[in-house]
Amino acid sequence: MRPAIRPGSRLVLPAVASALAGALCCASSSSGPVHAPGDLVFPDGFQWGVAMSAFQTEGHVENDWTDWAAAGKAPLLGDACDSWNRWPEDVQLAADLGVKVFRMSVEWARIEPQEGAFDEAAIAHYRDVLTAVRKAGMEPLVTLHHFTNPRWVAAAGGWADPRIVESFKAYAAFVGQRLGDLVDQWNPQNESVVYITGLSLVNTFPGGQIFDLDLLHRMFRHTVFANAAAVDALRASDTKDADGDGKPVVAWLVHATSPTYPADPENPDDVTAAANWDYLYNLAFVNALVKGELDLDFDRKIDPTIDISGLHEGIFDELKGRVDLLGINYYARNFVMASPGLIPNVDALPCVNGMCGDLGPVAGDNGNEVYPPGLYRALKEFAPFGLPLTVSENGVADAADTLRPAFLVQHLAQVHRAIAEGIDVRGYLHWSLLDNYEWASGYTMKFGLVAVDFATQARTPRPSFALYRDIAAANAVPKTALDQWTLDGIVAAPGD
Ligand code: GCO
Repeated sequence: MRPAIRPGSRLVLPAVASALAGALCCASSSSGPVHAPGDLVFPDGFQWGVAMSAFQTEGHVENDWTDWAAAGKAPLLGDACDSWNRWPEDVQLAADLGVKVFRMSVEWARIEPQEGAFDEAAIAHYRDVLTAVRKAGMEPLVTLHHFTNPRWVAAAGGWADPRIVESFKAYAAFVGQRLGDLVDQWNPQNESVVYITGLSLVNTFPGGQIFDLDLLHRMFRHTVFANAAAVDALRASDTKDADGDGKPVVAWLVHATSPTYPADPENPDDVTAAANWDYLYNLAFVNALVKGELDLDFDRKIDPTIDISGLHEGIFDELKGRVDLLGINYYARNFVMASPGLIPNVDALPCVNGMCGDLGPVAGDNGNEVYPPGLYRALKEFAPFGLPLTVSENGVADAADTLRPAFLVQHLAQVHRAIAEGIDVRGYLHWSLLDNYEWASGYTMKFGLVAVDFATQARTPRPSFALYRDIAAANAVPKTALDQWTLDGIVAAPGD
């Protein structure tokens, strides 16, 4: 879920792909596929996958978003992809794609419809799905919270209320205990910062407000602690090593990254604003769960003596080290303009809805700029945390599938570029396997490698399905694909 981004002034750079072609060429293992000169070969064991979420695919869930939609704030969910019933077909499609990672989520409202009352039938359902995923040779990556809450959580104040820490922890402990023999890869929450800022600044989630700083501070604080508590609960409850690699729990932080750029690079206030927004949006949450540093007023200083919305900053042992792998979700970059006083210490506002000028030449159906070098920039930005990285979401709204092939190939070229520079990128998960319920856009935005006819539920692979299948099978982006699938008119900022 991303606001439309409107780029400001930019510099033109030549296509990166051809310059990179061959950087890792011919590095495949002797038993692997044969590669031609100029192919972008990924390291052995690179994890190809797809990503999706429960609410967006299952259909007929009852939770806080359902109520929000019923109140007219978003399109009604209805059947979605009917994946609650058609999951065997979906698992088979992913298997046919040849990917090895199947990112999915479990729906809290189904598993714990009332506080403390867990639904065994829901768990049995997810066990069937996970068993099938593993049988099909894929490793599941399971998210516990992908933007939606049971009604009782919302009624208790949701993620702005400190009780979320205990309730999320109890849910994580239950799921870890019941599914741990089938799952090693866990992600407590999808895109926490999108959720926090969407709810407290731009009112894009149930219970949302416009620029409510008190809400921002409370959401940030409790969400950080809830994520850390969920990791602790998973580490304690899931002692079963499903894939035999000696690690029963790999805690992912699936993070929405959006590299920031000043709306006007000549304007020093915009330059500062871009750096400040980068800190708030990209770095502060990761700092908390990796280093234990909780900075609630986003001034880059930890001062336990100050009171922010009744809360205190600090460096906390109970936050530190709660991430084993950083998941990088990347769709678009953010242009940022100075906006003094709007958020103290940040004084910045990302450009949305044409605020910073015209859209670039290439855009998805939702108006998002397509800018592959931003993925390279994101991987470079997060490498210093010293954790392995995986691209946990990247995709484009493109019903016609005319843009997706080049989107895919050129973003993968940027992943390859990062790896060639020594950045530890372990995998790439494409969003998404299927067209699905795209939040406020409902069924209008088509992110699937597989098209879904929502009247008949027929699934039809788009041409880019075969392209991605061949890339995954070859563990390489062939030079022929790089030459065929170019993005004209992409311009890159200095350093990108
Ligand atoms: C997000 C989510 C997905 C979206 C996807 C496309 O990034 O908001 O994880 O739920 O559907 O990103 O916008």
